[in-house]
Amino acid sequence: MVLIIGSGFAGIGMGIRLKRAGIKNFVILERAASVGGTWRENTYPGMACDVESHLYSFSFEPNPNWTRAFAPQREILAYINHCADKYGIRAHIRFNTAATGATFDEKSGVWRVQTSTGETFEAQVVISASGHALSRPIYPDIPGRDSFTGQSMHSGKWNHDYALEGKTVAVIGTGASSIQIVPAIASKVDRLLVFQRTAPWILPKPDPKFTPRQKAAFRRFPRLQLLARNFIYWKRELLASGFVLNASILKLGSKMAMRHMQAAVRDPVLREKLTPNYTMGCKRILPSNDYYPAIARENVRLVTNGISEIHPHAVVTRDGKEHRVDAIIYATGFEAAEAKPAFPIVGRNGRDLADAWKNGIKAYKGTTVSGFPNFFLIIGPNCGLGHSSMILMMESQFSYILGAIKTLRRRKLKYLDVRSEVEAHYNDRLQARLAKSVWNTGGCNSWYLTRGGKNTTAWPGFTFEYRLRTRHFDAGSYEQF
Ligand code: N01
Repeated sequence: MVLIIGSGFAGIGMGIRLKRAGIKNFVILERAASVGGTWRENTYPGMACDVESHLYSFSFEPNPNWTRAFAPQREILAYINHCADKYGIRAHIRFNTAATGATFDEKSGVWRVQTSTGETFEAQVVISASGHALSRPIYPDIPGRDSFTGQSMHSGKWNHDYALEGKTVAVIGTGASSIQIVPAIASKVDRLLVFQRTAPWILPKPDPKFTPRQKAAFRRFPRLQLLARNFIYWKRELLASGFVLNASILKLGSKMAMRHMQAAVRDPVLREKLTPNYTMGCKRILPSNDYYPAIARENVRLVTNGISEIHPHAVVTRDGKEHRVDAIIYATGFEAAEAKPAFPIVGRNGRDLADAWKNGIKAYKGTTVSGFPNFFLIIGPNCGLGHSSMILMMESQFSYILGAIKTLRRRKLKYLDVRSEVEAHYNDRLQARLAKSVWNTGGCNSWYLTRGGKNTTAWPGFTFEYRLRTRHFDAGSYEQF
C-alpha cells in the first residue's frame, strides 16, 4: 500500500498520478474535514495566487473557467475539489485523520503510521504531501505579545467573525500575504497602521478578467490555453536567470518596480520608506496593483520605526511611541527554512528525521532522505521557487516517486534507500550554486534562509532543469534491498 499524508495540491495530484499508473491501493490521510491544504487554511481577505492560474494548475487538468489571470483563493480551492472529484480521489481520503508518528520496520520493509484516530496503517511507501514548509504560522517574538487584549490573528488563521469596520488595525509584516491583505481591508477599517521592517519589491500585476468569449475560446481550443500557459512559463523562466545567473533582468525589474511605486505614491518621505534596500529577488518579488495606492490612502500609515514591544492596547515602536490599536494582524509568515517534521518519523536504525535534520533540513532532489527508505517528500528541502509555479515542481516529483514505486515493484524489492554519499554530494553542489544566487548574496534576510544563513528552501535553477533531473528514477543512487 502507498500512504499519502495531506490532500492539498501535492496529495491530490500524487493520488491522480498513482491512479493513472494503475496503482489503486493507496490511502490519503487528511487531518481536516476537507481537501485543499494551504488553499483551505488561508482565507484572509484579498487572498489570491501570485502566479497566473493558467500555470498554477495541473498540466493534465487545464481549467478554461478561471475568472481572471491570478485567480482568488476560493476558485483555487474549488479547482482542487474539482480535481479530487473528477479523478475519484475522495474515496481514498481519510478525513479528520492526522498522522502522528511513522516508524520503519527494516525486517518487513513496512512503514507503520499511527494516526490521531488511534489507528495504525501499514504501508510499503509513505509520501509526505503535507506542505511542511509553509503550513505552520510564525508569530514574531515581540515582548508583551501575549498581553494584548484586543483581537490578534495570523494571516494564515483569519477570524472571519471579527468585524474590522470602524476599527484601528495594525498589520505587522509586508510580505506576500500582507500586500494582499492591506488593500483588501484599507477601505473597511477606520485606521490602518502597517508595520514594515523591510520594504518589499513590488511589480505591476497584469491581472485581466477573462471575458466569456475568452473562456469559451479556451474551452473550444485547448491549444490556445496551452499557448497561454507556455507563454507564462517561459516569461517566468526568464526571471529565474536573474536569480541564478545574476542576469540583468533583475535590474530592469527594479527600475520597473520603482516607476510603479512612484506612479502611486507622491509623498517623497513615503517613497523613501517604500524603497527596498537590497537586490531585487533576494526576497520574493511581489505582484500588486493596489498595495501602493492603499498605502498612500489618508487612513493608512506606514510605520517603519521598528516594534519594541506590545502593550495590552497598543503596539510600541522603538522611538517610544504607543500606537493604540483594536486589532493586530500578524502577516509574519510561516516556518520554512527552519521547518521540522510535524510528528516523529523514525527510519532505519531507529533514527529520527528530526535528528537527521538537526543541522538543517536536506534531502536528495528534495524528495528522499538517506536512512528513511521508501519515504518521499513532495516539496521537500530546496524545492521552493522565487519565480514560478510550485505545481511544476510537484509534477516533477510525482514522476520521480512513481518511478521509484515502479522500480520497487518491477525488481520485487523491499525498499530503496538513497545512498548517503549521493545525498551529501547533491547537497554540496546545491549549496555551492546557492552561494552565488541572489537569495544568498542579495543583502537581505528571508524565509529562504535559516537563522544561520543556510538556504534550505530554494531550488537554484530553472524548473526545466529540475524536471530533467527527476524525469527518470535513478535507481543506481539508491541502496536496494
Ligand atoms: O510571509 P513572509 P508571508 N516586525 O515571510 C515581517 C507564500 N504566499 O505570509 O522582511 C516586523 O514573506 C517580515 O519582515 P522582514 C509565498 O511563498 C504565497 O507574507 O523579515 N515585521 C515580512 O515582511 C510567501 O513568500 C502566496 O523584515 C516582521 C513579513 O513579516 C510565503 O507564503 C500568497 C516581524 C513576513 O513575510 C510567506 O508569505 C501569500 C517583526 N518582528 C503567501 N517579523 C501566493 O499567492 C516578521 N516580520 C502563492
